[in-house]
Amino acid sequence: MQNKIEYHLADMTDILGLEVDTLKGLSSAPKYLLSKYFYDDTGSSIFQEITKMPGYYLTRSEQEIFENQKEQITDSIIPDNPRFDLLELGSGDGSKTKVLLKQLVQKRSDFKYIPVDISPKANSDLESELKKEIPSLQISPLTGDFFALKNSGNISSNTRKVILFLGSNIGNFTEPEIDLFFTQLYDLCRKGDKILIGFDLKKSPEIIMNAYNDTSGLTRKFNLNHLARLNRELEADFDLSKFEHHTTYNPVSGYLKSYLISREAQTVTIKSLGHRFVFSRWEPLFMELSRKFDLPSIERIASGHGFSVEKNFTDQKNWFADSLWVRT
Ligand code: AVJ
Repeated sequence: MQNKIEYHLADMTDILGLEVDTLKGLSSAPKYLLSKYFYDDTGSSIFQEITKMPGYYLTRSEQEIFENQKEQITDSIIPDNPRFDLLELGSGDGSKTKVLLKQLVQKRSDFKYIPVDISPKANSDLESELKKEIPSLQISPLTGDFFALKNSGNISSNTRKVILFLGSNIGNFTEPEIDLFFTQLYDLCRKGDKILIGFDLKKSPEIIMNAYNDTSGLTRKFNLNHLARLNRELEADFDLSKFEHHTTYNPVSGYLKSYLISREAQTVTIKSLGHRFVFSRWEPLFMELSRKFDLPSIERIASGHGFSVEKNFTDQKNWFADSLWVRT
């Protein structure tokens, strides 16, 4: 019963957030939608398919780092004081993390794994799978927005913490969002606590473009599903055939940006918002930022927020970095 009530509340705050953010984004100039709303059940499964595409190198690169360097990585995250909480933000299906978890369990380190995800389904699936695969793992998942949970007393402030933020999810953040995120992480951590963050690195623009501009049309489908979600959940009437998918990459800023472009002048009605939105011909709707980084900018972000870079774990091609930071 308790669970049922919690899930219901989570659904309501979700819908409210989606409504408010959609109204705000579509009323702005230029128009935008927030990329966190890609991940309803359909969107999450399209993203899973994307990670298996030949051109989408990110997941494979990070997996390679974890598999080839699991000894070094776990050695450097296990604190001197052996008991610790391992928090993962946006754990999703946890497939990459599994490699590290197995290694940590094998080393008999005394830790509790706390995956934090906005999706209750992702969380319960992950919990039952891990209980089967790694029976001795102590796991207690948290559902919801990480920083709301922090204030709810679910996260102990006394235990040593290691925090994982993988998969280049950080690439979705604008500069002010990066500031806010690391300021909050700084407050959550104590001196000596560590965070491991996945950054997609700058590389040949061709390779980057291919990861998001795939000929299979999956990334296009992923973007259009956001509109389909608004049709389903907010009673909108987006005609998906009237939008085309376009991406740009700026090698100076490292900003890969995704848009849906309105092919014609059109009006979209969103019933649950009681609003109509006018698109002119070729008007862009900004969908997502997938920022690419370089090691100096990673250094700068760390030191600018009270952390120091202890080590960067990279793949053989130097396409991706899992950067280990210590709270100073
Ligand atoms: C899950 C945010 C890391 O930006 O590469 C994949 C999402 N968007 N293809 C990324 C995504 C289009 C992905 N992240």
